Amino acid sequence: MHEALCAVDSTKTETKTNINSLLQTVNLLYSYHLNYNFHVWQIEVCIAAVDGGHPTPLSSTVTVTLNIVDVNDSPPRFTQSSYTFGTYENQPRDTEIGRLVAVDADSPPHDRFIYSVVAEKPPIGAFVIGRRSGQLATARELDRELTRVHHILVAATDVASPQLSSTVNVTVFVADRNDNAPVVSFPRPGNDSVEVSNYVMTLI
Ligand SMILES: [Ca+2]
Ligand SMILES: [Ca+2]
Ligand SMILES: [Ca+2]
Repeated sequence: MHEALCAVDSTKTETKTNINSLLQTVNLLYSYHLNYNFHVWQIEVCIAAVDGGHPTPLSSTVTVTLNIVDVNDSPPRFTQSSYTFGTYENQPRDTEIGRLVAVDADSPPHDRFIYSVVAEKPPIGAFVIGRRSGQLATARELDRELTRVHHILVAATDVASPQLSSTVNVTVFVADRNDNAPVVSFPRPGNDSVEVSNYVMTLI
């Protein structure tokens, strides 16, 4: 009985094995090395069949080309671990705060994703983000005297299925405006005394 032999040359190292081992080798490559995102888009496997004839064995070869098709296995990832922005209070709604950027290692259409505001602290609906642009803007006027620092959780989520996502923390500091007139707290109508430095003088 003649045993069919074959040769595999995927890493420039020729390996002789039988057909069952070949299948195992291909499965091994598939399991551990075929990652589209690492730009391994195609591999070629050279297969040789050699008979056991004497005195000269006869053989033939064939090249099998494996094309690697991308799947959505990479979530969009933000380019920064966190974002910090600043803005003034009393700005009209839709005032731009800053821009968040995420990237997706998959190929089209698996690299498409959208941005969204997941949570705010305090939860007053003060911010919106462009679904495609990542532009963060105010959804209402901010009041520094009520909240000086806002904490926002923003997500970037795949459009394709499965919807992989990642999140990032955003901090927004609200700068002061001179929007509070001084109030005379003492004396007031009805009071009969005035505080001067550390002394209290009684009016007659
Ligand atoms: Ca993706
Ligand atoms: Ca992929
Ligand atoms: Ca204010």
